[in-house]
Amino acid sequence: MRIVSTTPFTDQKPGTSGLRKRTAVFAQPHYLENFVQSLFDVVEALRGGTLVLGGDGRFHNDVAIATIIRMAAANGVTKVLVGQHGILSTPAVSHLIRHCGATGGIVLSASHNPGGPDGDFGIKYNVENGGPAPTSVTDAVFERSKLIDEYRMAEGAVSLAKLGEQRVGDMVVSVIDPVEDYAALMESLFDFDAIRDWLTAHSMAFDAMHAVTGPYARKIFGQRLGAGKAALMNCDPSADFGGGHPDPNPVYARALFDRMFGDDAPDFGAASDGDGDRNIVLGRGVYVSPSDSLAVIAANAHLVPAYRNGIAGVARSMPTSRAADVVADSLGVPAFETPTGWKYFGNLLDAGRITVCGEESAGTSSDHVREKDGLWAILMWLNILAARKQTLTEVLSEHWAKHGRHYYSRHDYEEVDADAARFVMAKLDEQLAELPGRALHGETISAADSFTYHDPVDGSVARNQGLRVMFESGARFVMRLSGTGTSGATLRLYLEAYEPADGDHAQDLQRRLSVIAAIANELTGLRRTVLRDAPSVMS
Ligand code: G16
Repeated sequence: MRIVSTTPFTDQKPGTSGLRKRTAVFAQPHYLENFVQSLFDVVEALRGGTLVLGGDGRFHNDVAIATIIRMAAANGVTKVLVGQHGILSTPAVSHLIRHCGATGGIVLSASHNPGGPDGDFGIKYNVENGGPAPTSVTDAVFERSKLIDEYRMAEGAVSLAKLGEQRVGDMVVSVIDPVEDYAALMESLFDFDAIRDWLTAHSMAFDAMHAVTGPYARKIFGQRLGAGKAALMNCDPSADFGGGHPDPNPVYARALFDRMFGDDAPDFGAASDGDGDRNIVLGRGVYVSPSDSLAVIAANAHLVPAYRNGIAGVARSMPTSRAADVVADSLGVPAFETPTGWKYFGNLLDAGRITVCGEESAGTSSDHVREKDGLWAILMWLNILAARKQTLTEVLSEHWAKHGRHYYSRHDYEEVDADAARFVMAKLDEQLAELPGRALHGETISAADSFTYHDPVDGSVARNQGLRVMFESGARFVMRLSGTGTSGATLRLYLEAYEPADGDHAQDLQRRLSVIAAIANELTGLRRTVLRDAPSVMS
């Protein structure tokens, strides 16, 4: 074991989901090592503990995994469970931590951000409940990273191609099949026979976007559920995601959208992201907003074997549309509103206060793991369609006819000047107190605030989690700065308008939201300030 001298980096503060930077930043000497040593210094239980380790296969994954294994051995970790070829999806890591009673897990991914030498890389730590490290841990790691002056490194290497146990010093490294345990978990939750039957009469398409879910999809959709080869798109993971951007939205998952909106579209379409925690679902000619997806899943969960006794409650991140709240109300279960970031669901799930939760950023999951789970959400939909013997379009229209429709869209202004973005936020913030009662473009503002979350389980408080402006009509807009970008700032504008159960649910989405978008722009001077005529992405 060697002790290597180092000097601190000042920028190792984890964001919404771990530390994400350009790959070149991570490739600098000592950069990854400093962060990992800070983690080992803070999470003392890792000494003598078990660590789950894997990533989404992006460029630099293998180098980082080899380094972390050597550092784990030098820091007294007893056992590392690592996915073959360094591959593990985020939900699979969450499951393995829980299933194997591990101390924690490290996932190497920058999620939906592109990979490659000019792309992004990232590292996140999950704690022993399988969920993302809470802010108390990430803050402590950041503080430690500002002081670090040495790290520990053992000699030795393992082959990530070979399944089975190897050793680095006293530490056991167990190279495991990345898919097997996760696939078994999925099979235990869903009615695979019913889904298989549904798939004999219906068609589906799944786009893995050359990212981590490819091998999982082949095993689960292909081998176990009998979806044909044509159903599986881009299922070979590659270090640069086939030159693409593994973000399942209408821009980057264009091939899937073209297929679902084209002639002879399959009955069901879906995609996941870089590390397999996000999902989108589509029907023939229809895209389901992630907010609606959460609401439909909550309303129909009792049709799926694992949830046949109903759900305890639902949670959504604050900017997610309030469609799930309406469902919770009709089911007579509580609905919680948390800040953006999966870590905020952990306490509610652990305390049994909620069973399902989700975010507008294409994440949905349940208490089966402590991460969002892309393939789980897709299987939920397939199981619901199979149980109801309907198409996605039928299920969605019936949902709106019962609960009303929350028209919803997120407008992202990506990689804008960080000062300009902060200025826009400050401008809205300073107007909040005076906004209620003000009428603009025929809409009257009913309330406006900066969102503060009081965790009902541990009493912790998270402030400044986004600015909300609510209207008497039931519409709303929210503005916040993304915590996952790696260059400049990304400003997110979330737009929502409610159409009651007996209203018109077939309006053009962006047209329906245009008045609220115009008001948001007028109040903040958004486009003028960030020098953009239009959002980079509307999803
Ligand atoms: C991460 C977090 C999510 C969050 C999303 C977007 O997802 O895990 O909780 O909703 O980022 O965050 P932001 O709006 O701050 O960019 P992922 O899939 O990137 O890990």
